Amino acid sequence: MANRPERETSRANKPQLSLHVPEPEYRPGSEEVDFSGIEIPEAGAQPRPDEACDPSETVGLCTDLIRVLGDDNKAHGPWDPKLDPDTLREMLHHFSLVRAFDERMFRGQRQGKTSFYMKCTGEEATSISTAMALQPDDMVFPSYRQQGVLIARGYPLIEMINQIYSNSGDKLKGRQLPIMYSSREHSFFSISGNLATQVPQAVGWAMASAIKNDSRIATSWVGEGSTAEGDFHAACTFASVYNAPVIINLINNQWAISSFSGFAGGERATFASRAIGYGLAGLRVDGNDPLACYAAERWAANRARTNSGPTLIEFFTYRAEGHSTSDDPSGYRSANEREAWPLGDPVARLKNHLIELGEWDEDRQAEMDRNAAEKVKKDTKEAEKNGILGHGMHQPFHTMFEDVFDEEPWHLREQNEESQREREKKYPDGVPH
Ligand SMILES: Cc1ncc(C[n+]2csc(CCOP(=O)(O)OP(=O)(O)O)c2C)c(N)n1
Ligand SMILES: [Mg+2]
Repeated sequence: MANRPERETSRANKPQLSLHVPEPEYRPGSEEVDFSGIEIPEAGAQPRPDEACDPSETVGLCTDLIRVLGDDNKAHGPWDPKLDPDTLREMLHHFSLVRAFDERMFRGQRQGKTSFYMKCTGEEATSISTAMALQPDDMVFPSYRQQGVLIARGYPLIEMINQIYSNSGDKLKGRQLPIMYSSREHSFFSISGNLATQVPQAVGWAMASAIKNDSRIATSWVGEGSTAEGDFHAACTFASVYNAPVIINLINNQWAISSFSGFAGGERATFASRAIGYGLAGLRVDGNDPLACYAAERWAANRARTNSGPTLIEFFTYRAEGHSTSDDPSGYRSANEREAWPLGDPVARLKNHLIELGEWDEDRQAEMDRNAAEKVKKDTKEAEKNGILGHGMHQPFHTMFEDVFDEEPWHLREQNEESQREREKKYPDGVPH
């Protein structure tokens, strides 16, 4: 009793508490967008520790920004991956293809051929350049904006379009939201709409790979907004505790639909610095610098592959377009942000680098872009032969209940039979399919 503090009777003299609600700097109508507060270090100025280093040696890199391509379009410093011109042109070709693909699929949605599409404009390097730094059979657990990974892995565009149209050629039989691809052959795990679930899955897969003494590593991609989910933090803990051979790619494109990065904790600390508390190696990378993206991913892959530890990489970038075809960003952010973004456009930066090397020119670029658009157009037409959204039911109805379990359990069989009975009632003149 004696130690109990006296009960307060009045709070009148106490400071009033207040809640901080983050607010983005610019909203629609902001004419002057000024990103000069973002610190952009010199390309080539960041140290490159040994891939097998202790995570503590990467602490400085969690607040720095790894950059290779300078304003002079040349590659600089210890992170220069020294890729040969053919590899750089291959990367540029994937960039060109993904941009043409995004354009056409976006238009397809507007024409009613599919219900949904998501572009990755401005973020191409975070999926294409990183995928190129991995082995083709490393397992990837992507989010929904990594179509570049599939394109870099040579997945047929026509299969992607079939899935987007949910048509009779769709290998996923219309069961997934458009763009939520899956390909076992391309070591590409099924995309889930439940944000961040892919991160613990990647860590778990990596742990299993280690348990089996396999040599394949796992990688995951997660948006900065999604890191506010508990799954992300559980995944970091498991990755660190078991030294899982995994890379967590955190794509900080500043926006999570209409919420800015401040709502996921971006105001107080960089996203890469989450790594420090978990004992993970952490890197913060210019996500619009294709060479830096490649180099960082390769560093982390080599580290994982040699049991040296997992890595969290923040790719600092900007979502140049709307969140999806269901979104209109002019309702919540300034239209001038895209132009003002200080890290430029990844496609233009790679193109200019190749030109600077004397290995490319504008005419060849125009031809590459034309060919990419032609290829996408041709494959779209081909896929359309398998049907588009709303033009009939492209998959037999009963398939809805199949393939989840090896053997259909009794309760699904019951539901399947009931659904057939309902349909017979609804369509007395003959059930479609
Ligand atoms: C668990 C969960 N919460 C919310 C949503 C709705 N949602 C879909 S995308 C999205 C924004 C995610 O933003 P971010 O992680 O930054 O990825 P980005 O879209 O920028 O690539 C939200 C809130 C969801 N799909 N799943
Ligand atoms: Mg985001």
